[in-house]
Amino acid sequence: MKMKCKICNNDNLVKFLSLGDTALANSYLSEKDLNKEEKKFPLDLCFCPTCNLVQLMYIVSPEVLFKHYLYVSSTSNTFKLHFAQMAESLTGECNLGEKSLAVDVGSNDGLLLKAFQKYGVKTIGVEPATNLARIAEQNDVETINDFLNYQVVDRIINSNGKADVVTANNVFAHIADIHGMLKNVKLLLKDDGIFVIEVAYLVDMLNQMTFDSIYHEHIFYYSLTSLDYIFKNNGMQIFKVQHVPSHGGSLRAFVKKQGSDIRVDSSVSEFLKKEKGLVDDIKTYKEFATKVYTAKEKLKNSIRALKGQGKRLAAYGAPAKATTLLSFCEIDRNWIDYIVDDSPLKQGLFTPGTHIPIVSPRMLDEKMPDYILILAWNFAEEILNKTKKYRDAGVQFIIPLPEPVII
Ligand code: DWN
Repeated sequence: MKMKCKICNNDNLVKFLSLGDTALANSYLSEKDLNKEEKKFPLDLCFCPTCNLVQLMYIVSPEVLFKHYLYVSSTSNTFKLHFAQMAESLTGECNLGEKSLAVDVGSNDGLLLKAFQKYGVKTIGVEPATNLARIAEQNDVETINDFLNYQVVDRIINSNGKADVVTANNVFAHIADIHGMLKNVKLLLKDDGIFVIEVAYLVDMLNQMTFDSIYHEHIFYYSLTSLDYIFKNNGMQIFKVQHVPSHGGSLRAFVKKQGSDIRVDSSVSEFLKKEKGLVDDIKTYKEFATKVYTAKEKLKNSIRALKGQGKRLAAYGAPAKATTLLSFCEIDRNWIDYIVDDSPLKQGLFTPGTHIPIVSPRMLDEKMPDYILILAWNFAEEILNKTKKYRDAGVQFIIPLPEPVII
């Protein structure tokens, strides 16, 4: 049966990139799991010529992906600052105060909502991962441990009324049933309320070759053009868009219910104009796929060359995207001795698919490498600052994409 677009139901999807069968990005392994058979799933990307949406062809169930989750928003200072700034600007722009309700969908450890609480805003998190919902509750962020569904919406409205603002950061690409999600958001949101999403920006991925952000959690790869189509077909409208630096470049889109008299900002038409002829043309994606294979060979060859010179290699950051990068570029523990990660949830585990040990930063002193591959390249500045003493001792750092650069 021909696969259909998850948004517009068109069945003429065009497959343009296959990264091979890949383990789930956040399915880190314990030592005892290493000898068990590891599940891998196709990682193929296609383009819908009708609604211009780039999407995965093979979908893994959200229960498998999100009920136990090791990514914690607060691990990086960069993100703590990012969400503090987001709470401040939304409080101002949406005129939030003590009578306002902010609901965050996919609230993780409650980082954004904690920042909203500084302004007296009432907050509720919706987080499917039980381990993260527990951390959020310990941070005094009321959290419903579930996916956003009709029952959760009904429970929030009955206890707190409708929401003035609903946020969904790095979530809107993770939900296959977007129409169902928007139905629930519209029920939850006041008629003059605002829905704010932050999503990795497709055009940044195309320009920066950051194909490692392609993994099973990310079902959709959004342009503003495709987002505009989605909201207009769900009784909502994007009224403002901002280009923000998170995760290598993201879009922050502000959405209202149709009928709300919030003015539409010129940023929307400006962005849509810039995307015309790029995101709506299959040639763009076929060229991208060719460049992905070139990027793979360049990174693979540079790692192999250093290893061939007898150099010791380590890596910094065990982000979900590292699973795609390492698996696709065939870089495993034969090439990288260990990966440092500051998240205690990941230390002592092994990377999905490539089985590289994830350790605490102390290992850098115990077994100082010659080179460190920065897998969390979106936090390169923060990581380089905290590893200055190793750079002063002669350790060199490699930024992997768009092509390997040694600094
Ligand atoms: O959509 C998603 C994106 C937005 O965030 C989710 N699928 C999960 C997550 O993806 P990710 O794991 O690629 O995100 P990060 O934030 O790029 O991961 C950074 C990794 O680097 C974390 O494991 C923490 C680590 N890190 C560290 O060890 N020391 C990061 C910094 C800044 C540090 O100083």
